Amino acid sequence: MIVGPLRSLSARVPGAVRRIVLTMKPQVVFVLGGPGAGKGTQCAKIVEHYGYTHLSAGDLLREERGRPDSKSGQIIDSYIKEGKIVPVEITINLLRKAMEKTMMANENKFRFLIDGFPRNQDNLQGWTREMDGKADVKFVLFFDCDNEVCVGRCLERGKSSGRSDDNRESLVKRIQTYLQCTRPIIEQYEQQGKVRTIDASRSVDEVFDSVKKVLDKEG
Ligand code: UP5
Ligand code: MG
Repeated sequence: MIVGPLRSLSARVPGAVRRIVLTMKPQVVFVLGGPGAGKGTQCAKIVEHYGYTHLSAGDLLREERGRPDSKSGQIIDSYIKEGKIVPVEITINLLRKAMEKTMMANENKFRFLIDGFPRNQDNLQGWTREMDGKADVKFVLFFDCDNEVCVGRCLERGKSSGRSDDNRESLVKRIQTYLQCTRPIIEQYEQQGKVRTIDASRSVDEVFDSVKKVLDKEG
């Protein structure tokens, strides 16, 4: 019998590849923090220095929204503009596929930074339902940043990003969602001793110095 973290792959891949993929259990670091806290920026730097693959849930959703034949495109679009959190079935499916694809391409790529997820109870329950026992959550990297600083960064980026949610109206809603829905998730992990908090209001390099200290310790 075939057992392993990504068993759903078993029907679709040839034996040799299957054995490799199914023996590796994804090692996950959740990366959380407010809109504009610097999650994406820091993940890009981590990837340069450590053996992680960066998966931004927001980027995956935006990519899916842009696919002409996507069944979820419209729903994703409306949720993102409103700063609301997309139903977990959509997000988890994208995350799982991205992990599978990465591990299929390279057996050594089983360490993932999952950026911007889980953001609410629905996300967390979906993750537990689908991934419990199939992936290990090592810890949560929490970029703690003042809301005003976050908004300022996103508005500045909004001058050129083309992101439909980098405007003041969406940002008010994104911050609200973050405070009401995501902070409680971070607190839940905090109670399990799994949160590594970084002061993210400093410069990119200063923040990364702190990130390195955490990763060098945690491996
Ligand atoms: N910048 C970064 N670090 C800086 C620093 N230290 N000093 C000065 N400037 C700094 O950075 C933002 C901007 O700030 C950039 O211009 C950067 O140069 C500068 P970035 O690294 O992009 O920050 P990040 O935290 O990644 O900000 P982002 O806007 O991506 O965060 P959000 O969490 O809001 O966005 P995300 O893409 O994750 O989600 C968008 C939406 O998708 C959500 O609102 C939601 O509607 C939906 N979503 C879900 O529904 N479910 C999910 O699981 C994920 C997303
Ligand atoms: Mg981001």
